[in-house]
Amino acid sequence: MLKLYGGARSRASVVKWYLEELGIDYEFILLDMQAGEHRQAPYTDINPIGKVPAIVDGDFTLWESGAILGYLAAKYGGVTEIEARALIDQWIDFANSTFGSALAMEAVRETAVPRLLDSLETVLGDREFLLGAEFSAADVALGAMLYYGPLMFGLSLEQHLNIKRYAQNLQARPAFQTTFGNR
Ligand SMILES: N[C@@H](CCC(=O)N[C@@H](CS)C(=O)NCC(=O)O)C(=O)O
Repeated sequence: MLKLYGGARSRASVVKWYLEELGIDYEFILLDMQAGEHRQAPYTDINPIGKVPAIVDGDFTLWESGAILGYLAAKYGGVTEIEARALIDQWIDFANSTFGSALAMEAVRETAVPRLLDSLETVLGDREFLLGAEFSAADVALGAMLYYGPLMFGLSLEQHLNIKRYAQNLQARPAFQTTFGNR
C-alpha cells in the first residue's frame, strides 16, 4: 500500500486531499515533527532534505508535494498525454512556487500577490476548475494555497470573486473536508 509521510499540520494534507479524490488506499505515517523525526533516520533515508510530505509507492520514493501530485495524476489519475501532464505541472509550479513564494515573502507580498490574483481572476472567469470542466491535481495545488493564504497570511479574496467562488467550491468537496477539514 502507498505510504504517505507527514506531520500533524503539514503539507502532507495537500497530498492526502488528492489521494482521497483519487480513492487510493494509503497508509498515513505521522511523524512527530516536534521531536524532529523528520530530520532523522529512518525518515531521512526517504527524504534526505528532511521535509514532509514524502511518499513510498512500492519501491519508488518521492518528495516535494508538487512532484507527488504530478506523479499521482500520471499514475492513478488517468493523465497520459505529455501536454496534459505539462499543463498540470505548470499550474502546480505556479501555485507552489510563484504564488506560494509571493504569499510567504513579506517584502513582496503586498505588491506581488494582488497582481497575481488579478491575472488569476481573469484566467478563471466562470470556469469551475483551472483546466476547464475537469478537476485535476492543479486544483489541489492551487486550492491548498488559496486555503493557506487567508489562514496564514491574511489573504483576502473579496476583490477577486471568481477566485473566491473557485476556492469555496474546492473547499466544499468531500475529499477536502475529510483532509484539511480535519486538521
Ligand atoms: N515545497 C515543499 C515544502 C515542504 C515543507 O517545507 N514542509 C514543511 C512542513 S509543511 C516541513 O517539512 N518543515 C519541517 C522543517 O523545515 O524542519 C513541499 O511542498 O513539499
